[in-house]
Amino acid sequence: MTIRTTCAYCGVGCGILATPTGARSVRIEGDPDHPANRGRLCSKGTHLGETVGLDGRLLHPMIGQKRASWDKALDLVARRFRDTIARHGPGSVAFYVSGQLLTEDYYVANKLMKGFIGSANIDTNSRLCMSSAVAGHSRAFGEDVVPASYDDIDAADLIVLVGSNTAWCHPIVYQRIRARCEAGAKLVVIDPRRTETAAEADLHLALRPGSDVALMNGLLAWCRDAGVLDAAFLADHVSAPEDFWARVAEGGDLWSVAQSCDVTVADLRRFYDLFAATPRTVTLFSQGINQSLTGTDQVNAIVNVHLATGRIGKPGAQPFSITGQPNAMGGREVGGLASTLAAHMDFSDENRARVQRFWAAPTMAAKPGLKAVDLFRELGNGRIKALWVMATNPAVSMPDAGAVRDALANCPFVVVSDVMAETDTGGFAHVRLPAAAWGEKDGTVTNSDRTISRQRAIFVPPGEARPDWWIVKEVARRMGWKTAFAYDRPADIWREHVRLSTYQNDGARLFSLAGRGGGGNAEYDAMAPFRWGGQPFADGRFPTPDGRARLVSVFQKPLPAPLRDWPLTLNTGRYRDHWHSMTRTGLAPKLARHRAEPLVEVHPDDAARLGLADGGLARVRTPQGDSLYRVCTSDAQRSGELFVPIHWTDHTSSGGRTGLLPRPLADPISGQPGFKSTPAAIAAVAVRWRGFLIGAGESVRRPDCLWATRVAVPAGTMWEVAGDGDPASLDACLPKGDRIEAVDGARGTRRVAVLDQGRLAAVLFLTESGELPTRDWLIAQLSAPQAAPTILAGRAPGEQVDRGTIVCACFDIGTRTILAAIRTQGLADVAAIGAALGAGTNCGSCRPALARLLIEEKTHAA
Ligand SMILES: Nc1nc2c(c(=O)[nH]1)N[C@H]1C(S)=C(S)[C@@H](COP(=O)(O)OP(=O)(O)OC[C@H]3O[C@@H](n4cnc5c(=O)[nH]c(N)nc54)[C@H](O)[C@@H]3O)O[C@H]1N2
Ligand SMILES: Nc1nc2c(c(=O)[nH]1)N[C@H]1C(S)=C(S)[C@@H](COP(=O)(O)OP(=O)(O)OC[C@H]3O[C@@H](n4cnc5c(=O)[nH]c(N)nc54)[C@H](O)[C@@H]3O)O[C@H]1N2
Ligand code: SF4
Ligand SMILES: [Mo]
Repeated sequence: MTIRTTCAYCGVGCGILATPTGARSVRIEGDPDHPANRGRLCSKGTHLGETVGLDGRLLHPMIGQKRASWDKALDLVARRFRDTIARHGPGSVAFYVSGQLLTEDYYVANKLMKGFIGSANIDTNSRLCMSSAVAGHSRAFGEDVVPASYDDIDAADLIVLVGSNTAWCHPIVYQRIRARCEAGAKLVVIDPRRTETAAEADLHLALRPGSDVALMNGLLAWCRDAGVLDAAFLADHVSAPEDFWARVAEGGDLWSVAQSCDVTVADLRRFYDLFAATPRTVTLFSQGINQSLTGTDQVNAIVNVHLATGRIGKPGAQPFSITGQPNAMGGREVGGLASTLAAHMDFSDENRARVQRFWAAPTMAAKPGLKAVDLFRELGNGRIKALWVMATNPAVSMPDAGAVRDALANCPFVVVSDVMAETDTGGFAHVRLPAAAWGEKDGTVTNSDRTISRQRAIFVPPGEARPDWWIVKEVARRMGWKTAFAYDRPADIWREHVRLSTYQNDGARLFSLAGRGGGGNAEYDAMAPFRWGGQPFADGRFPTPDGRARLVSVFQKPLPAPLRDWPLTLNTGRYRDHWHSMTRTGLAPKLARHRAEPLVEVHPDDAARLGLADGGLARVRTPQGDSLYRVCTSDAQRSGELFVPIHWTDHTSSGGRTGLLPRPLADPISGQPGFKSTPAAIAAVAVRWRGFLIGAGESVRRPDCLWATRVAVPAGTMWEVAGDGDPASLDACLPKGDRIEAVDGARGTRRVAVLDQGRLAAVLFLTESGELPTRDWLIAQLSAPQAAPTILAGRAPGEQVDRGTIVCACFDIGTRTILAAIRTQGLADVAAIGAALGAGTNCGSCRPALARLLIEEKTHAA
């Protein structure tokens, strides 16, 4: 039987058809009827089936290192929270939750904290993700409403991507953008890095990080001078501070703006002219805008331009904040941030009274609670004495994660609800609660364009895993609130959420699910995707007291000069085939090899100046901490800036833990941390030997050496290693079995294979100055019934083609294979590569990479 559900990953919110093929296996296809993807899936969605096994799952409640019954664990959590509140007040406890919870989970957690515990100390990882957009929308519109939908992309003539690596992070939206560009729309990408998203753009502005306000204010002034402001819309529907227009020109002329942003006057002018000339413009933005110490101002700088040109609430003309996590938007709807109450209501007396009435709540939170960065600081100060973390991994993903780890270690009572047994955060928990995972849970999610979809269970939860809503309501009931949390199923919670959205809502709150909660459980089960809110702002009315939107005066902050000890700017972000702390994508061998190690990308000039070799190791330092990476020189990077990925953890790497590096500083309005620019330094790290370790299943132990990073491979795991200690110490990682060994003293090379009844159990290849074979053939040997006699040569008898870094995850095709085919077969475009090799013909996520290889090869040949 095929089940309609949605993808586990990003905020695009693609619909999936899931057909179980066994107790824990499933065939995944895109749902052709889902409006978000119309049948398409990216590399991550396509390979979801590889992640549904039980490897690493937390299957039972754990108190300390001991298995406990649900009753015992829930009683303990309820008792410790109750006691802490009784002794130190409701402000002494906190929940830290996640945009990866379902709306129903989120609703219950928010209700428990804000209405029953009586504190608003519930914040979410969306604070690190969306909160500047929330604050910017609230300032401009009076309510956190995203007016755009994906259909606007299909109607736009100009698409501007600001601080968004859409090709990697929202691949299906990107495919929609490409399709629109092929029909004639123009694409402008504004990102300090030349990402794969930028590679195919009509114009890429590699601006100085943090100069977006200057760029957008300059654009606003340009539009005014070009006469493209919408005077009627401004007069009827927008209000502005008195001196707003007088101050717009403060950023200066084209030349000064180009100077501030460090782009050429010609490029800047091209962008401004294009924007001024194209009424149907959609501006999409994400973390390059939100994750900044001036994120809220940056959001308003974008929204100002759209309001002033009347490009809002109309087909193809919208500002469009795209969400990251699958249910970041649903979390905003239930009010899961410490700074919002519920159902798009704030903490005004009137709203508090209304929600209190609706919930029949004993003790409503009086004021907003602690935002994530403050919350963990107060945890460190000892003011928060009990913390419950759900569906997020703050020991990895919070800024200054070293301090977060110390705070977790010192907290008297930490509860972690997760689907995995071993996470960096779980290591600090007194109680670990096994949550039902994607594919086992049931409820709703809201994607970037306000489309609400059902996520449905494919499997029964394994072991004793339970859905998050169930866990929270059980604790609430044990804390004494039995009737308020008498939910038997997600549909009960959904109906209450729908009622709250319409409760005493005369239209002043746009968020309303009117008409969606009437049916019974069967109707909930059958719910088809729908978008709430119709077309917000189409009539020019905004949910402010006077019905007008607001222009907000925002000014470019002077960008600090490089510091003597920290001369570089560290930028952090994502890889195409990894998801956050990799607890799910890390299980999928197909996704592992696109980037198998955490790289630090450095401009070649900086590398030369700082003595960094491409492929060598380097230590990135900031005042908060340091981390190791493999160096990748790239002129896609601006000089003076570094880029590192966020995905590696203590469990997957001895280095590359990026969370240790950013400052625990946040935008003063939204509280969102400035993850994209941290003053930093970098230095090469010399190693004596390097190599790799490949083992069947989990047979090899974690290597204890300077550099060790792990990925999943078919039938096993692989560690890349490097170090300067005694290489023989790595032998201890190998499983028992028959060993064969080869040593080449001159090059300091050692190769060991361990066989188990003729099958390959593990290999260890190390060298000081020699070459290492490619890993692919050895990895394939794990699945062979008998290891080949040439195993220590690392290749089959005869020629061996090195595929290079994997580009196409669907068909396992690497850079070198593609470049060779382009050269020898004279392939001229992406379609020709597809016809020759298959690459890019399935999910399409690698099409931007193929386009870039074609460009590189052309430039190279010329
Ligand atoms: N593959 C994959 N996809 C994901 C995720 C994932 O982990 N992996 N996570 C999901 C989540 S939760 C999120 S929030 C989204 C994030 O999606 P994105 O926002 O697209 O991703 P990031 O890589 O964080 O950053 C985006 C870009 O901002 C640029 N940038 C940095 N500083 C500046 C600046 O000052 N100005 C401008 N204009 N740009 C700047 C960076 O160079 C980077 O390319 O992705 C979602 N999708
Ligand atoms: N330096 C830097 N740091 C960043 C960012 C950045 O760009 N740069 N981006 C930030 C952003 S935008 C985000 S969204 C965060 C993401 O950071 P996190 O939220 O910490 O990342 P995940 O790895 O997705 O963590 C989700 C956890 O929930 C578990 N889980 C999955 N499904 C369920 C479930 O149904 N129930 C429960 N209880 N658990 C579940 C997973 O196993 C995993 O441990 O990182 C932030 N941190
Ligand atoms: S774009 Fe990819 S990761 Fe995002 S929801 Fe769609 S299939 Fe999933
Ligand atoms: Mo995010």
